[in-house]
Amino acid sequence: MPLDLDDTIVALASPPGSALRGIVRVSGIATADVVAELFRPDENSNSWCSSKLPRRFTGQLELSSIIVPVPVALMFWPTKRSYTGQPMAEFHLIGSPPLLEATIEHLCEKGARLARRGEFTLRAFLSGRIDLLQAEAVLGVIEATDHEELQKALSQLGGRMTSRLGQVRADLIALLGDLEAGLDFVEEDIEFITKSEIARRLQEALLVVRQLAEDSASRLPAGYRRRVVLAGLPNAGKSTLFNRLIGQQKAIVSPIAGTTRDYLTATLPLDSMDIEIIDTAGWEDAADLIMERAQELRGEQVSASDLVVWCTAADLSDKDKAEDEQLRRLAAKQSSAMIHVLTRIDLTTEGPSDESDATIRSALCVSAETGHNIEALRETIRACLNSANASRSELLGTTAVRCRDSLQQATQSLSHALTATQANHGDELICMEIRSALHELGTILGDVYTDDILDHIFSNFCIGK
Ligand SMILES: Nc1nc2c(ncn2[C@@H]2O[C@H](COP(=O)(O)OP(=O)(O)O)[C@@H](O)[C@H]2O)c(=O)[nH]1
Ligand SMILES: [Mg+2]
Repeated sequence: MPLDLDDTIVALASPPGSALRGIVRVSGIATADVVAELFRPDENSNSWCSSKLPRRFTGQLELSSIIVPVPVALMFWPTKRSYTGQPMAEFHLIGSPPLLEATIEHLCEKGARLARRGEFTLRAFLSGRIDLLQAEAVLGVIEATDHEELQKALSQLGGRMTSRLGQVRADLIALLGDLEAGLDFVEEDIEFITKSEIARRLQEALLVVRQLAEDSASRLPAGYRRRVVLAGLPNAGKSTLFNRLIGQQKAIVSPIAGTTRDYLTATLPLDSMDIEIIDTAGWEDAADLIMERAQELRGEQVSASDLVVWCTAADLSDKDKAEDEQLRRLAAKQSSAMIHVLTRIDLTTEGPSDESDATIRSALCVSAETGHNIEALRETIRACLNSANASRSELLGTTAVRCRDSLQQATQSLSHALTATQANHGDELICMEIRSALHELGTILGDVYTDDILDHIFSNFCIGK
């Protein structure tokens, strides 16, 4: 990730494809010069170049590859008071892909270069306009898939987390100052600040940091793989679906009910997360000891799962429907979440048999044989796991993952400092722990960062943001 702020960068800032409007964004110290090469202002916009305030101007774009001048609105931020913290401009024009491409190409010919992923937001961060929590929130807002996730991202973008952590940090810096001042007079036995006062201030900071640490841990415990269990009557096609999802013939598939007698697990990569997928057996009457054990295992798998995918064969006989329904309800009670899937849909010509049943109507119809709706199933699983996870935490997922270790370290340092205070240890030790906590908080907010961290965050952005 380039950290050079001097280049003038350009990118399409509106979604790709044809639209009523398209936006081309430019940022960098030479913004005005580059823009001036193409922009022909209308008479009342003549003074755009000398403007000291952000404003909208109108005019035309002169592109050598396009004969007719193109009407355009120019948004111009002449100073550091822009999103990126440097001069910035946007051309708002008709959203025709070749026209937008030509505009970008011309701007590049006149001295700009194509922006990399997230480079506008990276500049906002590097110029101090936003901190890392807010930069992550920009991505969170763009990628939010539901209202709750959007609210969380907007709150993080608005600085709710920043101000909470910022306050803790300011308090700790002040406390450190008081303690260090006292260290200079240690010989004279002057106490600048009492131990109970230190303890009170440490406890206040610890409360906030510990809560955030727990929050980030509940969000996605380190290394934890969400467990998705495939369940349903024998012959529902669970093993076939399992094989199709993992793309391997791992489970034995057979028309003989009770073929899968144990359970099988495999890792399924879903977007950025790996989940554990489990094929269960024992959904029939226990005819022997092995089946009994399989049933026990099945119960354990379902209760320990994060999601059950209940498979009902679309061609299920009327006789078996009641049993399917009964077992499904039982499993729903034991599990934290359930998706209902109608399998073997290719075997029915007229679709789901019982359209009057609301649960069947809303079930996702799939065929592991033909691959029908398998992608949709993956997406449903992903969304289901995400929303179950999201509701537990106030942090954005990406932030929680990045900051988990730092929050835990900071919690640990602050509790060590508190213990040292209560045990009447020397102030040097307390100072050392506070410094270490401050370092961790600095990492979270982005005051302390490495290229790797920036790379990781900003490479997930799209170009133009
Ligand atoms: N036509 C068709 N047959 C399927 C499909 N899924 C499973 N089957 C067949 O249904 C039978 C039972 O499948 P299996 O995966 O062993 O079911 P399980 O007992 O639930 O694990 C096998 O003969 C499979 O070939 C499907 O989507 N379409
Ligand atoms: Mg099976």
